[in-house]
Amino acid sequence: MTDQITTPREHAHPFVPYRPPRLDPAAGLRRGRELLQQLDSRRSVRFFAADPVPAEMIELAVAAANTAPSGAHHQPWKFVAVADPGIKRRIREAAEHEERINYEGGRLPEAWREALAPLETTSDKGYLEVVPWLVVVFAEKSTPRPDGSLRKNYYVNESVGIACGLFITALHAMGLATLTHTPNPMGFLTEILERPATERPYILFPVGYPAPDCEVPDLRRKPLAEALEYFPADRRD
Ligand code: IYR
Repeated sequence: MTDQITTPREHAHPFVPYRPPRLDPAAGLRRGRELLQQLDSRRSVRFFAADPVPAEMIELAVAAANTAPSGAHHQPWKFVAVADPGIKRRIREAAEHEERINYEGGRLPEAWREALAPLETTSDKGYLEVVPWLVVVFAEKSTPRPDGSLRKNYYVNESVGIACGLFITALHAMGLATLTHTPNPMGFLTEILERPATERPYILFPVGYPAPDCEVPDLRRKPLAEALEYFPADRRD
């Protein structure tokens, strides 16, 4: 038998036909408007119910996230789901420790503190223990191959950010709420969740149902005219 020289399997993506159903524009617009209405009703939540959430919902949301486009299709994300109360407590304590240094120890720059003031956030992260699930997303700078060597990943932030957007969207579609929580710094998550050095904590999502008396700040989204510009400005078709 001769040694076979092959392209590594990870690079072998044969091309197959892609023929999604073609919607006429009126049907497309109808669906787009419905989706927007759903998305626009989503809010980030800091007050959660303790009601259980089936693991299958977490799995569906991560499966949705896992459809994200990614640099070179390396899919550089790992979602770590935690239901264990002891681990949730350790995460809460570590997050609050860091945030106390931010809020009370003066680590947050003045301008940042001012930007947060209307949201009334504090170093109290009680929701990290109330929720049935914490889902911690890690970004993989590189990914170990089965033989132990490391494959470098590309556009890691973009890829993982898009995956997180899909994750949030899927949670919302199932009637669940979350908060895009980035305790700062987040190194404690690597330690507590025993992640390898190739991964970096990215976002911590508490996941659950909103508390019955949940309130959110009465925020407005910026008008489309501020989010979208045509160029040249008078050229819309
Ligand atoms: N990470 C801190 C501060 C914080 C930052 C942003 I940007 C927010 O939208 C909210 C809070 C904390 O979690 O308290």
